[in-house]
Amino acid sequence: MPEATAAALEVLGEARAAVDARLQAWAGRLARRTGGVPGEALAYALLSPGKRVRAALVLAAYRSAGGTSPAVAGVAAAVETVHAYSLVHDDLPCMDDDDLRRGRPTTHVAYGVPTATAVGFLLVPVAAEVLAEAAGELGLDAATLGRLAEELFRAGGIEGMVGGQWLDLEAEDLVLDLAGLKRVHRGKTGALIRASCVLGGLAAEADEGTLAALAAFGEDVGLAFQIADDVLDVTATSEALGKTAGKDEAFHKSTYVRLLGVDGAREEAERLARQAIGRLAAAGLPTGALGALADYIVHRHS
Ligand code: GRG
Repeated sequence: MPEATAAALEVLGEARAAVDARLQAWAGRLARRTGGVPGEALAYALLSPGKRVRAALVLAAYRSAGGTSPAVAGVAAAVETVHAYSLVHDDLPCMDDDDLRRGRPTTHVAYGVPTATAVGFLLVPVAAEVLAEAAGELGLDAATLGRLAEELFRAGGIEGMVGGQWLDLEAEDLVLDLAGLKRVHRGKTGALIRASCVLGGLAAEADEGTLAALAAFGEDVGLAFQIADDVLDVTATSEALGKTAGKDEAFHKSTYVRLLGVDGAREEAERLARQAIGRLAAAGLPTGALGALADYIVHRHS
């Protein structure tokens, strides 16, 4: 196994163990608070087995900025909670209308559309609680918690994920040029990935130069992630992906594959990953685990 792959799998495994333990504890609390079917549905959405790429980026960015506390897993869990909400809503019949996610029936297939819609919305304030608890454990002051919250929820909002998804929905049946497609991808997918890197830096109380380098790394890697997703949509099976393959073609979506072909899209993702690693090196930050994750993101099979 190449060295970078082993390093990426190590931090992904570590992130999965630490974050899943936190999400499990939160799911228990939410089930006690919410009760009944909504409590079960919240746990179903929160605990579904994702790759935990965003969580691993939080951990790796935190350490590259000198952080050492295991409590950073709480910040990673907050990001994964926002991500979980976005997947529940993305799969709804009014959006991508999918019945398979992470190898299981989507939340609305398992629990119905009204419950899944409510679960998605409920996970947003849960993410805020998870983040606030983690900031307390990390001993961060109120100003730093404010910056963490601003970073996460701005990335999830109109300038980020919701804005990108909105543009994506509007662009169905249109042919976007590369600049238009970049705007969609950077918002829909890239913003939360960029935020994961910045949140890791903020949790470590990094200086502004380090935060800027992590943001630049995250921006390149976030775009590369969605380009790799475009490639996998046409090259991988639904079984390997744990979600329905071939959706972009079915929805007449603009993608990097449509504009550049499979090989061209792969080359662009690889170029962005190299550029991202170069940005860390230029700022004097360690490239080890973050570099390995950049490599994983463009070469992954699911
Ligand atoms: C109301 C317009 C509007 C939007 C609501 C639904 C939504 C907000 C945003 C959708 C964002 C989204 C789901 C983008 C796709 C990002 C993406 C490639 C997800 C898959 O990420 P992986 O591969 O998934 O990391 P796992 O399952 O491994 O966590």
